[in-house]
Formats: sequence, C-alpha cells, structure tokens
Amino acid sequence: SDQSTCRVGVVGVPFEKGQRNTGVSRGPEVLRAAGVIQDLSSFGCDVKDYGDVKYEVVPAGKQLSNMREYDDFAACMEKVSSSVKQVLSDGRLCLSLGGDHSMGVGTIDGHYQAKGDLAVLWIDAHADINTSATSPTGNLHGMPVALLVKELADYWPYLPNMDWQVPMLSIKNIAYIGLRSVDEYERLILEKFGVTAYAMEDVERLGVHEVTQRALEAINPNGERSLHVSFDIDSLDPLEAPSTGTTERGGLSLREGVHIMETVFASGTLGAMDLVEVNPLIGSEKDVKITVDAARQVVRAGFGYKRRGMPPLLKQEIPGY
Ligand code: 5AB
Ligand code: MN
Ligand code: MN
Ligand code: MN
Repeated sequence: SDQSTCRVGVVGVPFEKGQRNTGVSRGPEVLRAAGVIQDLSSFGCDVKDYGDVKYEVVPAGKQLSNMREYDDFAACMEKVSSSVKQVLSDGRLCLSLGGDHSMGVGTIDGHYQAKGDLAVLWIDAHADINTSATSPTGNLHGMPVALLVKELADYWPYLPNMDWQVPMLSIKNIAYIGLRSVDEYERLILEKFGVTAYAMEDVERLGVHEVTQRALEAINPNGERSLHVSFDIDSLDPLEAPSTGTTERGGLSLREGVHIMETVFASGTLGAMDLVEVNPLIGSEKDVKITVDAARQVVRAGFGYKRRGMPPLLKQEIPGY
C-alpha cells in the first residue's frame, strides 16, 4: 500500500519495576540493536526515534498497599504518556518498546490525550486487570487495564502523583486475544462487564483470522476510533518467545501473532502499538535471539510488511530493471 503514509515514532520505555525480574528494562536497547527501526525503514516507513523515556521519582509520602514500586511507576508513566502524545501530535504512528507491561498505563493515556476515544486490543496470555485489592502479587504489570478503565475507577484508593491520569477508557472498547492465565478475580471482572475476550480455546475453535476480525468489530465497529494494540510477547508460546518473565505454555504461534498484526494493519485504524516484556536476561543467547526475532516480525507486520513480499523502493531502483 502507500509507503509514504507510513510515518512512525519510536519511544523506548526502559522500565522494569512493574515486575520482579531484572532485565526487561533492557528491552528497548536489544530491540533497537536487533534492527527494529531498520526493519521498518527497509520497506519504506519514515521512522523517527524519540529515544528513551527518563524520569525522576517524587515520593508519594505514603506506601500504597500491594502496589510494588509505586513511586517509580507513577513518575515514569507520566513521562511515557507525554512522549506518546508528542509522537502522535507530530502526525506519526507510535511504536513503544518495553519495558514491562505496566507501561500500558502511560502509552494508552498518551494515545487518549492525542486522539480521544480509543479502541484497545490487548494481546496477552494474561488479562492484566487486577486492582491492588485483587492482585495476588502486587506487581503493577498485572494491573494496567484496571487503572485505565472508567468502570473500575471506584475500586482504587486515591493514587498520589497520578492526577495526570484520568481513567477514560470504556471497558467495552477493549478486546483480548491469547488469554490462558487469568486470575479468579480477573475472571470475575471480565464476566461482570462482558468484556470481549478471545482465549486460546477461541483461537483454536474459530481460527486466528476470525478471532481478530471479531475483536476489531466489537471494539471499533465503524473504524472511527484510533486503535491501540498492546502486544505482550508472552502471548506467544514460550517455544517462540522464551525470554520473558511470565511464560505460559500453549500460546499463540509466531504465525498467529504476525497474522493478528497483518489484520490490524489492513484495518487501517492503528494509532499506536506497544511491544512489551522482552527480557534479554532470561534464557540462553539463542532464547534471546528467538524472542527478539519474533518481536521484530510482529512489529513489522503491524506497520505494513507483507510476507508475500514488498514492492521495490523508488530510491533503490536497480539500473537496468
Ligand atoms: B503481564 C498475575 N496475573 O497479576 C499478576 O506479563 C500475572 O504483563 C501478571 O501480562 C502478568 O501478577 C503480567 C499473576
Ligand atoms: Mn501483559
Ligand atoms: Mn502477559
Ligand atoms: Mn509477562
């Protein structure tokens, strides 16, 4: 399709305090080093790297119960939000490289501030919709969806240093694909609000194409909302993406992940994408390479790369052809 319209801004979020493993903060660095940006420019995208988000902690003055590393989270996500908003305001699609999945709070907030009403596709083995009252771990990477939706606003205590963030997303405009590890209270929330959720058994029953079409139809029937895709690499089977902190076997194949993102691109609605939870300190060197290569394929599919091949770029015309 039209190469000149593919304008992308990349934001790195080297944040790992939403979970307990060291190393996820090095996701942006290894993804860039592997060539995520060149992957996109190689088929004609105009990519600008906005660098990594930096922040300074402002202590909240009190400990928030069951929200580990809350002060860092609140400070970092405010900056993530403004970076993503800036990219989108510059007329680019935004690619955010994580980092752990708590950063979804910042990226989706920034997307909302730039574009208003959103549709969110959350591709993950997990639902990430615990509140501090339901979380079995206190890890913030299991809570971002619950912080973003207005339907759960009353389930949180007052959150200091988060006044910049207003829960604005309607839970009706979120769809999940890839679920296979959902906590009891998360299940209760999904049922109570009738959330669109395609778990692995639905992918098996319907196939990945049908599931993706139905998910997009449910959250964005007229395609008038800007689409945010939050892609947790642990949605893929650990055979295809071993270097991540919370693996669950029986996941999406890389081909299914790529197909989802090709379908997203074809919808013409993508505004921003997160690629999160790649941890280069988990597993062997080979595991890391497999995981990073999978992430690259998923990303490029979302921005228009076609497995059947791309037309030659005009500036690369070969003499004699
Ligand atoms: B991820 C768990 N539900 O809340 C929790 O990787 C796991 O961003 C969360 O999807 C996994 O801690 C968070 C048990
Ligand atoms: Mn996640
Ligand atoms: Mn996950
Ligand atoms: Mn994970």
